[in-house]
Amino acid sequence: LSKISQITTQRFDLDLNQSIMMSIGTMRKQNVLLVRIRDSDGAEGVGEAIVMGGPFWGSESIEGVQAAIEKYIAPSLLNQPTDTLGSLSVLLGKVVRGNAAARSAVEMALFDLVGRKLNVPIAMLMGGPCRKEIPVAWTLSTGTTQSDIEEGERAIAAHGFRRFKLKFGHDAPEADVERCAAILSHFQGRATVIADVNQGWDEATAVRMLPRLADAGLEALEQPLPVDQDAVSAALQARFGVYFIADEAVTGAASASRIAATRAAGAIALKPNRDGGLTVTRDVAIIALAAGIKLYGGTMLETSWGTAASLQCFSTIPDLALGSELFGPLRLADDITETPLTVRNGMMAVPLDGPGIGLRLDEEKIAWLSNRA
Ligand code: MUC
Ligand code: MG
Repeated sequence: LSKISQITTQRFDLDLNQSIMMSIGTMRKQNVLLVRIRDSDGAEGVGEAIVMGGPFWGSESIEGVQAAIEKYIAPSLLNQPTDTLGSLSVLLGKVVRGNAAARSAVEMALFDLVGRKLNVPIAMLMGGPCRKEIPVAWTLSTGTTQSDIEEGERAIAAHGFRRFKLKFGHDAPEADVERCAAILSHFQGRATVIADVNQGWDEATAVRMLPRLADAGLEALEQPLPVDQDAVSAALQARFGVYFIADEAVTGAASASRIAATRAAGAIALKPNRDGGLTVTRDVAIIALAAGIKLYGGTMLETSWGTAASLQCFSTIPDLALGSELFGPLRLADDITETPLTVRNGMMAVPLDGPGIGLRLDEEKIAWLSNRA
């Protein structure tokens, strides 16, 4: 019987090759934390937590993630048996409340470790893959309508994207909606568009903007209102016929079942780093599907490592109606795997040929990045 024998962390930042302007601020770099877990057989698994440059998207900072793992999670996991993986995920949720990114990184490392020992990809530990590749959307955030259209054309030519995401709330609502309508009309028949407000609007703004967005053919609107506006969100969707994707409002299974009950969203974005791990994200997905809520494979712009973990999890979900936005590896200026993930014909392949996460880390690159930090 093997036991967890060592838990260590490494910290570094990665630049974005194109910043992302959001209602809550502009993301220019990614804070990354890797956690390595070894067991008494000498096996190792690695997990990743990320924070989008500071605690402004959510409440966790990367320093807090590191402290939660080193001071509270690691001591409680040391000497635990690795063959009861499911109970370790439960234990994590008891040792620290919230702290989703910290729990997610540790659980990812445990899944990677067990997958490597059994020589199966994480998807096989989660019920088995339903698909071997997943559609990926690309976020347009260049600053002007014309340059967004040019960027969209370049992105389609290079990677075959069939869905774009626009970030709203950096500009005035009217300007955002005009830009969105122009982009929708330009790419009509070739790409659909989702817009993400990151909680930036209130009810009155939504009432003014939704008719225009419905007319323009917007596919879905992500988190337009603050997270606690369930009743208003449900009423707006019914009135204007545009459905919302819940993102920040979801923090795990309980919030997903509340959203299902209140009809606060027609879709949910899946994010292990936001929910507390791969198991919780799969629970969220099953609750949503049972309630007739669509699913969107979300990102917090993980490296190829964290993105591969999401691919493993998302591949097991029976119906991923909106595909994903797992474009992190294409947007980060540097990456940490031997073979970075990429998008071809609008699709990213799930790395099902290797064990655990399915990729190999570029240890030289990680050492260089950690020393630079
Ligand atoms: C978010 O709120 O969805 C992920 C992709 C993107 O364009 O923004 C982020 C965060
Ligand atoms: Mg979002």
